[in-house]
Parts: sequence; C-alpha cells; structure tokens
Amino acid sequence: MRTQVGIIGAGPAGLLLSRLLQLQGIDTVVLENRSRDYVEARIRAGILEEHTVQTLVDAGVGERLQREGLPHDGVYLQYPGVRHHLDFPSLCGRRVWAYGQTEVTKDLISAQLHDGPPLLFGVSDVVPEDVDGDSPRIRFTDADGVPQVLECDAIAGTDGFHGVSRPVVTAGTGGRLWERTYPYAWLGVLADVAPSTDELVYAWHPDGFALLSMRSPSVSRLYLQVDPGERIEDWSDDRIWTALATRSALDGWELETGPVTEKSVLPMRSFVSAPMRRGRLFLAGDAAHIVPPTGAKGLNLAVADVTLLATALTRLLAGGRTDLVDTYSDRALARVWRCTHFSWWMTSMLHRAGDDFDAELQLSQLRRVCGSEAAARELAENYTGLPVG
Ligand code: FAS
Ligand code: PHB
Repeated sequence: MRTQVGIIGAGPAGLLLSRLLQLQGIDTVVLENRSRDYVEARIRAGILEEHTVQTLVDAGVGERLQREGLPHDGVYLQYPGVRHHLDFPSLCGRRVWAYGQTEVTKDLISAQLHDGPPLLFGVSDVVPEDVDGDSPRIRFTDADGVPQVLECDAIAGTDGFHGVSRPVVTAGTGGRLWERTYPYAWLGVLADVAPSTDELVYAWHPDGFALLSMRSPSVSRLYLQVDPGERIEDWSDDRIWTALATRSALDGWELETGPVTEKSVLPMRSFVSAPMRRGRLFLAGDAAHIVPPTGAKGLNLAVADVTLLATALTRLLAGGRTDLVDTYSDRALARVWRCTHFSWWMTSMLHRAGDDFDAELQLSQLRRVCGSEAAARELAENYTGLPVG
C-alpha cells in the first residue's frame, strides 16, 4: 500500500487531518485499532471553540453541527450564594457551541466513508518505521489478520495518550515530558433530562467542584469532583444527584433529575511531550498532550494542532517547501502551553484541595473574575479559543 500521509488513529485529530488534507489534494490512509462502533460510542468532550466550528463547517462536515449544535454566549461561574454569567460576545467577540465530540467523530467518519480516503478499522500491531528518512512506512496487521506495509511520504501520530507514535518520537529526539497529576478526578454522568440551565455552570463548593453541561435540549452531561481512587460502584444515582444538587444549589432554582444512562470516573492530568516531530513523523492531539477537561480545551487543541499540521504537510508535499513542517512543533507547542496553563488555572481555581487558606484564595480569584471585566476577559478569550497560528 502507498499514500502520501499515513495517519495513525481515527479520533477527531486523525479524522479531521485526513479531511483537511483531502481538500488540499493530499492522499491519506487512516489506521484505527478499534472498531467503528467503539470509536463512535466514546463519550468525551462537549464544547467546541469558534475556530473548531468554523474549521468543521469550512471542511464540509459541519452541516449537522449547525443544525443541532447549541450556540452558547457564555458560562456561569458559581460559588455559594452567587451564580455569575460571563458574556463572551461582549467580553471578546466570540462564543462556543455545545456539541458532543461523539457527534463530531460520527460526522467525520460518515464523510470519510462516503467520499473520503481509506479509513481502516480494527487494525493491530501498528509500527511506524524509518521516520528519519523521506520514505517512512507503517507496518500493521489489517482487520483480516493480514500483515500490511503502508509506504508514506509522512506519518501523523494522532493515536492519543496511549498510542504508539509518541514513544517513537521521544526515543529518537531525547524528547522531554512534563506531567502533573491532580489529587482529584471527575465523575461524569449522562442523563436523559433537560438541562436545568441555558448554559454551562462551573460551581465551586466546599464539598467539591460540579459542572452542569449538556448534549442537547433533552440530555444533560454533568460532572462531580471525586477522589482519584473513587469506584463508580460506590456512587448510586441518588448519591450523584444529591451531590450535584448540593454543589450547584441556588435560591429560587432547582436541579432537575432524571434517568442516568452512563457514568464513569475520569482521571485528571496535565501532560506535554516535546518535540511534536521526529523526521517525517508528526504528533497531533492527545498523542502529544493532555489537559484536564475543566477548560474544555482537549478536543479544541487537537483541532488547532491539525489545522497547523495540514497546512505544513500541504506546503511540504505539494510545494516541496519545509519551512512550515520545520516550525510545526514549536508553533503547536506555543498554543499547547497556553491551553495547558489555562486548563490548570481553571482546574486549580474551581476544585477543592488543600486547606481553608487554599479555599479563601480560590474564592478570592472567583470574586475577582466575576467582578472585573479585565479578569473576565482573560477567561473568555482563553475559553472561547485564541486565534490559531
Ligand atoms: P483520541 O484519543 O480521541 O483518538 C486517538 C485514536 O487513536 C483513538 O480512536 C484510538 O483508538 C486510536 N489508537 C490508539 N492507539 C492506536 C494504535 N496503536 N493504532 C491505531 N489506532 C490507535 N476533552 C474535553 O475538552 N472535555 C471533556 O469532557 C473531555 N472528556 C474526556 C474523557 C475521556 C475519558 C478522555 C480519554 C478524554 C476526554 N477529553 C475531554 C479529551 C478528549 O476530548 C481529547 O482531547 C480528544 O479525544 C483528542 O482527540 P485525539 O487527539 O484524536 O485523540
Ligand atoms: C462536557 O460537556 O463534556 C464538558 C464541557 C465543558 C468542560 C468539560 C466537559 O469544561
């Protein structure tokens, strides 16, 4: 098999990269080790930045997003007795959309299978080789158990945190890793109940953080701060709803409850791996970095990476110029660290940890953001997504 860009991983990063390159006339093959059903069933991010929405629409995969996505002009920050709305358009001229990553992935897969380049599910034994030369290859076993070799001009490692690509980059570059594990996790819940607020609520509470999000006018997505070792079996639906209602309580308002359809405990970590390139192997998305989901950056940062990478690979493979691929890692990492800082800052401000002194610092920060246009603008600009590139 031969293609111009071999893409390892069919998450949002790999699928969108394939789409963006296809629009530039660059051939790709996407290799995914899970099944289509598995990939499309994963419940992950829920907020899209404005540039993510525009990129999907411009790439011709945003039609359902425009029809079903929920445009949000802001979020609420809450602490006991106060629920304060940050109005993004007035603060920074941008907004966000509530549209599940699951739906983004389905839209991308549907487009690719309809008229896109090859997308192979159920592969195994994926190994990138000869990445330091101009003719790298990917060895893998296809879904029928047949060993294959995909000859490429370049490889994109979009295979997430547990993928095979990052170790190849760090082994060949003496790469650096930065990691921060947080002393808490999120218990995430999907429920068949209409959201109780029009936009997201990020709530600080002495018992712990709570986030009220949504997937549609009839499906709520909710999160609770829990201990990292928490077992989901110890959290009955009643216990979850009681904790959510306590942490988001506000006079004259009530949290609507309903049937829980999914619940799981998600770890919280920050992780950055540099560089994001080794020869003709380029990392993008969670393969290179992980952010705690508090800032709604994970999916959007993956989109920013592949926006830069698609332009760089097109310049290399269609124009024979290496300037953008040579600077890709540094340009992508500049935004990675900005988003890593913002995600750490939002997480540290809102999650209970430490002692009462820490709690007073958090409440002071929250009052500052809710009371200062300058402080609110800094949150709004980062949350809605800084310009890419
Ligand atoms: P992904 O991990 O999505 O995709 C990588 C793909 O590569 C997967 O399909 C995987 O099966 C495949 N793969 C792995 N190894 C392979 C191999 N050897 N060969 C072939 N394929 C391989 N972000 C938010 O903003 N908000 C959230 O609430 C949120 N919740 C999350 C919950 C969980 C449990 C996780 C894990 C992440 C969450 N994220 C959230 C972050 C998430 O949205 C990621 O940022 C996003 O999926 C990044 O997309 P990709 O880089 O494409 O990586
Ligand atoms: C979600 O809806 O899954 C979501 C929204 C905002 C976040 C994290 C997760 O910060």
